[in-house]
Amino acid sequence: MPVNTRDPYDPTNIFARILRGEIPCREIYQDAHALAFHDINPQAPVHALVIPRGAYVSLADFTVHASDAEIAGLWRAVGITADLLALTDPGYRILSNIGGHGHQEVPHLHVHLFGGRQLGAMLP
Ligand code: DGP
Repeated sequence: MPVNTRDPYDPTNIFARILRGEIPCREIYQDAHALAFHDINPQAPVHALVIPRGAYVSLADFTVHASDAEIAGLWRAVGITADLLALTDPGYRILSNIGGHGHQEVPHLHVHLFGGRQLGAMLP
């Protein structure tokens, strides 16, 4: 069962500041629900991040508390971003780190997109 308590959200986190326009980013796509931009420390030839506009700490928080429109909007933005970056064919990887064991560093939900080369097997 999902928990119903909200994770405390820190509005000073770096992605909140990017959403407010206080810090620049290399934008790829944006709409009413999401913003996509290049990762500052790329781990693949293409490494993008897609974030919801809403104040959600992680996917755990988002899936319980976001509206259906926000959830659909985030995943649509992931697909659009992959298409804009020409990742869809031959393929790419998405990943979202959640919490301490997931090694999440920025406490605003983000989906990583990796591509631009043959990726290795997925290892924890
Ligand atoms: P994670 O470990 O999943 O929380 O990954 C956070 C990612 O965010 C990491 O790959 C580096 C990226 N990142 C951190 N600060 C900034 C920033 O100021 N701008 C951009 N574009 N990316 C950032």
